[in-house]
Amino acid sequence: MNQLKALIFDVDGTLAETERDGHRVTFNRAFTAAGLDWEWSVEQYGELLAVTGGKERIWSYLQQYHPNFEPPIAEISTKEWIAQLHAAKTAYYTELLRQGGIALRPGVLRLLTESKAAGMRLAIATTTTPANVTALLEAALPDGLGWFEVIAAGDIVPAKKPAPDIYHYALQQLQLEPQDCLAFEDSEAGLKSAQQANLTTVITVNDYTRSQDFSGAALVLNHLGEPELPFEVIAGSAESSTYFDLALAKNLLNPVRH
Ligand code: XBP
Ligand code: MG
Repeated sequence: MNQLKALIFDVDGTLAETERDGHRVTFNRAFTAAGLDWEWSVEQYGELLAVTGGKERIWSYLQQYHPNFEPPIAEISTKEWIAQLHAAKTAYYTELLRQGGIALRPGVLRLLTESKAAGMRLAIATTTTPANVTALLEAALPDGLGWFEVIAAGDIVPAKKPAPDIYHYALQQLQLEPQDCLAFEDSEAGLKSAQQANLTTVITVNDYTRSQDFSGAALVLNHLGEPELPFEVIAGSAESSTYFDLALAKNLLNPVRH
C-alpha cells in the first residue's frame, strides 16, 4: 500500500496555460526589441514546443530556420547571445505575469488549498526558468511560494524533460520515494520525464498537447475540474469523481485491480 506523501506539479500547461499567450508572446516581444524580424505564430510555436527549455528552443529554431545566423555582436558566441536574448524574454514574461496576465487552470487552486490544509507536501518540477515560477505563484496564490517545499526548475539539472533529471532532483530534495508521490503534467515530454522517474502521473491536456501520446498515464483529463465544473476523463478511470481531489489522488496511487 503506497501512502501519498507529496504532489509534484509541472508548471507550464499544468498549473496555468502559459505557453500560447505568455511565453510565446514574450519570446516575440524580445525578438522585436532585439531588432529581429522573427515572429513565432501560435501554430509554429506549437511545433517549437517539441524542444523544452527556452534557450534550447531558440537554438533549435535557429538551426531549423536560420542555419547561417551570426549573432550581431561578433565578440560573443551564439550560445551567449541566445542566453542574453532569453534573459530579455524572461524579463518580459515575468512582467506579464506580475500584471496578472495568466490565471491558474480550473481546480488547481482548490487542490493546492485542500492539500495544504491536509498537510500534504507540495513540490514543483519544471523546465521553465525559476524566476517564472516565482512570478506566477506570487501573482496567482496568496502566499504562493511558501506552499511549495521544493521548487525544481530550469537549469538546476543538466538535462531537461523528457529526461527524468528534474523529477529525480525534486524527489531527492523531498527525500521521498516515487511510489509515495503523484506527478501532474500536461505534455508527452513531461509524462516521459515523470515516468522515467517511476512516478504515477496525472495529465491535464491543453490545445498544444491534446493529441500527444499519454500511454501509461494514470489518468488523462481536460482539467482538474471544480464541483460546478466537472472534468472530462479522456483516458483512465476517475471512478465516480467529477473533479480531482486528494481522495482520487490516493486511489490512483493504489488502484483497485478489478
Ligand atoms: C515548459 C518549457 C519551458 C517554457 C518556457 O516547461 O519547456 O521551456 O516553455 O520557459 P514545463 P523558459 O512544462 O516543464 O513547466 O523560456 O523559461 O524555458
Ligand atoms: Mg508543461
